Amino acid sequence: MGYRILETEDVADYLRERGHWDPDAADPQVREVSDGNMNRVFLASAADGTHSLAVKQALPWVRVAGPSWPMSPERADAEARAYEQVAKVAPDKIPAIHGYDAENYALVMEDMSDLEVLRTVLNEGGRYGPDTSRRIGEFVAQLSFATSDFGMPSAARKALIAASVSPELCKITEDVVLCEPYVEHEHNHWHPGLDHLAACFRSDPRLRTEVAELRHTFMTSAQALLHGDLHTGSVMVGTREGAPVVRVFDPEFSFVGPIGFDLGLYWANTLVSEARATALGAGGDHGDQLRLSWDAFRAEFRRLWPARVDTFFDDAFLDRFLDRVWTESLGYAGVEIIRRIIGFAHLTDLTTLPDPVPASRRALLLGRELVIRRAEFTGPEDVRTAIATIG
Ligand code: SR1
Ligand code: MG
Repeated sequence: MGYRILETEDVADYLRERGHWDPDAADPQVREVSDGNMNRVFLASAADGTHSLAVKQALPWVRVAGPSWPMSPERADAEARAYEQVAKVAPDKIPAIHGYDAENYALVMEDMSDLEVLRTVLNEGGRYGPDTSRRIGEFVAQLSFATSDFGMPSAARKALIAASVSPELCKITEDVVLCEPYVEHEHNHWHPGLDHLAACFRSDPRLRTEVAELRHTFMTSAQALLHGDLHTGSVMVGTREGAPVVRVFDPEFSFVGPIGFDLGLYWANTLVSEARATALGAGGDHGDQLRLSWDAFRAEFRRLWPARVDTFFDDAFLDRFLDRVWTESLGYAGVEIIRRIIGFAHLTDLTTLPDPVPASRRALLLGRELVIRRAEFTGPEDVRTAIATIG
């Protein structure tokens, strides 16, 4: 039948055709809840509240831009592949996937509308709590160890790398995160109060060279399968039966790349959430999250290490490897902060502040420090010192 773009009124029949909805049951109530930049999401719920499903479909363009920015819907294949890999090692940290329809680039998955997007919780003054960043750190360790040369035999790894190539989505990141904020580009925009700093960032040769290095690492360092877009809008949190729940979703930018990219994106978003809280004079636990996620990542990676498939990699190499991940994560945190303020796809954490300029300015300066001085930072306390120094 071929690829068809689903509208709200098509979803009930679609779910029946695909065997996800009892043919004898009443039609589900369907509503569109699309929120991210890229795709459409529908929720289909039984009228009696007994069950519900989410349907996520990739459009042949970037949803927020429309047909003027075409984008292959094959990104949904990458997302389905990533969920498949994560399901093997961290099934408790992703939504349940009920099926993938490659012809229509559509995933049918668990309805998580009882949970909340982490960014929304934070923007509304909520806390991370003790579990969120720990689980994110574990998530990155579990996925990256299993899909690295430590977790997979060499030939299987090469097959994974080949199957996970995702040129269009990588190109978005190479452009919007790892290039455009440092040159003139129509995607870039910023608050007029940041004109001077934005101009400085475009004419800073030291910053540019460091970003070029991070860009090249992103393009060439096939360490492990990544989520690829692990910001606080890609995490749902809440409680179920009294227990905390953390779910990572939206891995459509997944590819085999540098592990620090996933950690760095998460760190950037925690640091920006902290900038918001500070600007509002609100308390919170934002400032602990980089350390909590890094400690959890490192502990989990070390816990898995004895099971590595290639013991030529010795313990001293592990220390060196983790140091490299640390340093690169800081750099990626820096570029993510910068692009979210003077590049494309800004963050509501800052844009919804009564005056976004002072917090954005401090965040930009922190981003620059993380990029330029990443090799000098020996641990999370150095990040705290940098934040305190910027003031
Ligand atoms: C055109 S896509 C812009 C951004 O949205 C996604 O969530 C990624 O973060 C991407 O960089
Ligand atoms: Mg997304």
